[in-house]
Amino acid sequence: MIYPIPQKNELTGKAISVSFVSVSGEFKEIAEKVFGNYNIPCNSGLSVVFKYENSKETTYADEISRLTDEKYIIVACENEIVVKASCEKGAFRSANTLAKLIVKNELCEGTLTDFPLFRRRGYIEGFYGPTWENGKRISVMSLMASYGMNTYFYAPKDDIYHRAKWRELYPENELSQLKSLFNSACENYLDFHWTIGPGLTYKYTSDEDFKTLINKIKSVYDIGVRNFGLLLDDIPSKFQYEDDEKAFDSVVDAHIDLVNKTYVALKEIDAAINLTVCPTQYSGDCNEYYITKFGSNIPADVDLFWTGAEICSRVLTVREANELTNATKHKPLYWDNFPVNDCEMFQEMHMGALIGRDKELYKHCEGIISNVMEYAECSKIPLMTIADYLWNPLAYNPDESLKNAHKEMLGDKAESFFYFADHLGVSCLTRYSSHYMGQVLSDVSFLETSGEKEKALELLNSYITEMKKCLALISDTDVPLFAELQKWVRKFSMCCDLLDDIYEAKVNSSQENREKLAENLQKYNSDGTILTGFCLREMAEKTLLNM
Ligand code: LTM
Repeated sequence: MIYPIPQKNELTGKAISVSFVSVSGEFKEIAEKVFGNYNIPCNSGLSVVFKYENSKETTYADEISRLTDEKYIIVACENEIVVKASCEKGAFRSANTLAKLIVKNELCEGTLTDFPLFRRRGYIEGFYGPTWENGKRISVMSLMASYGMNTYFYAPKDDIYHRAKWRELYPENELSQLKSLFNSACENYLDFHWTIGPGLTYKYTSDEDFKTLINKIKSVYDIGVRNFGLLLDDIPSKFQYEDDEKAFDSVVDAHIDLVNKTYVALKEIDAAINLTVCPTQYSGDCNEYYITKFGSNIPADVDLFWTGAEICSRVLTVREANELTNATKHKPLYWDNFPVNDCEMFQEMHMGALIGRDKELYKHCEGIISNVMEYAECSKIPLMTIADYLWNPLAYNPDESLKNAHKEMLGDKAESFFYFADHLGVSCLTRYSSHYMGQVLSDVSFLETSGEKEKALELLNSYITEMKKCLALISDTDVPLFAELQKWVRKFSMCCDLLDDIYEAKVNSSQENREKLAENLQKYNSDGTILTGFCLREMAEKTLLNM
């Protein structure tokens, strides 16, 4: 199986084994570059023609009743593969799919027709905390593009030029870094959105502030960026200047005025500029005064960010999307606060699969943009599942998608990593984790109470062995993913010690073993890092009680 799952995979004929390819056609250059990323040599071998075709077949997706520039068709025969797309984006997506099929040895004769269901699929660097380095940013971009995402929002709360010192222009070095990031986004066919959050100190009645704002945006326009965002989230909900208070009835009126003025000024610079806004009320019931007035009074083609019923929403539903659309005349562009783990969530690691988003949501919103964690490598795992869902929500299977993401990151090590990943699933989407551990420990308890103590110990011991193998694996800080996870690895090590103590106490209920278990349980509980679910504590406490 390849991910994201294509819409219509009818490559069901004879298997085609390919090691080398010979690429031709209008999109030769793009395809060769993509194949290079997958280490597929392009100098000789099976002929692959990447053809430009602008027809109904390559541009129209019946299922979504819409034209799309990301559609492609792969027709595979034993002696030639023909790929058709109407533009570079489609060709880029098709090359990634074909490369995955080749690498996974899943290419067969037949036809594959593919296009995404969500229109806007991407992520936002919109968290509080240390900003990602450019190297990490580019690495995430290229991975997510290979999983079919098409949008990136630049909005790090701790980039001082984005928020705290929004009035200041980027110094030369920072601007050139931004430019190289923008270039990488373009190379990966990601729409790059640069955003600004002036609301902490912005004076709505100041012409000077407005000029400064447009001038700042223009300085980023000058490096090539055409998509901009005005973020008014997490700012005071009351006026900070007397003049503003006198001039506007309420904060929402000032925000509407600012958005409309900004929109006009940007369109004067270039009609091709797109604007997205994040309102100060970005979650709720959709019927509040602020959001209703805000949405109804800004231009129809300005995208409106919305995080759902809550800031970090457990579910995003069709019903709620429609309620927002009715209230604001804008379909929501979801700023989805998963997997972000900033602020009070800093003890959690949100590395589970995306769940809780309605399958049919793609028909009722502009798209989903996921807010990531300060941990770039860790973010890649949930992001891959998000990309899978966004491309083809109807075929999305969270467990399978997560398994694939682990494999993508860790190859053969994924199996052992599972024993750790089992504990990294809590987030706003679910409070349950440690599913596998829970099953093992409940089996151990059942065997014990059924009088099968030896079997219970055997099962516990073999689980501890796997846990320790996993601990050895994840302690290797040369692996970037593991380096980011060290805080949780330390807790995992404590978890292994505790399991050891439980085992020892079950074998020999001496006073010494009892004290050791009690002491380590106390140590485990007092460490704030969130790892295992309740099942481990429960077993430790039960073991102590029975000693
Ligand atoms: O969600 C929005 C629109 N703004 C902020 C984010 O910057 C922050 O990362 C998340 C999670 O803490 N919450 C917010 O309110």
